[in-house]
Amino acid sequence: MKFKKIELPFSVEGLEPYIDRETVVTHYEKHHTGYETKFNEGIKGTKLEKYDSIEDILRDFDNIPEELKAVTKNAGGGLYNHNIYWSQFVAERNLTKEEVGKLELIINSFGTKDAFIKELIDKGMAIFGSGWVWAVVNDGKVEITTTTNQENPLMYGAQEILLGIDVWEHAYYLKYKQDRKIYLENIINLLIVK
Ligand code: MN3
Repeated sequence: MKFKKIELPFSVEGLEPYIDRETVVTHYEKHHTGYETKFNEGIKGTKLEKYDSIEDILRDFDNIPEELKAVTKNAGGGLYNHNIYWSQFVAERNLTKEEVGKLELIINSFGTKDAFIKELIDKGMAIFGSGWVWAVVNDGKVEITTTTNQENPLMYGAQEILLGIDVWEHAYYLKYKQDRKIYLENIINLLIVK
């Protein structure tokens, strides 16, 4: 397989009590693996295998052949989005220098961490059905955007992704049932903006 999911950078209990062990195991072993398998199988023998990274593929989405757009968007996005998701939790470690820089950028753009968190939660709540809420950088400023299903802001020209929160029910249902708001309020504790 050319494009791979990342190794979890923390133990499966590492996100407790905010995200439970069972959710991490199911989400990482079943859902994330599913996107990895589907994407690699779906692009086998095509020119997409020549790209160095999924990030490059997503940034070049407009030029992807029509017949490969669905697998790129759904499975490639799913694989890449979850790589971002697992990478961003400050679990069993401290903030990196790069994350401190991102936090400063967020505060400079939003005024306060609370204003940023409120918009992140409000926009996450406003997604109908499955999707992601993102903090992205455009023209040096932080913006909060959303995508549906497994689409990714790089497909729409975002310069850089700071944070990406999965709001598919599989990300929270085992612990929080249908309560997306409580999940979002809890997951903040694991992010650089805590
Ligand atoms: Mn997911």
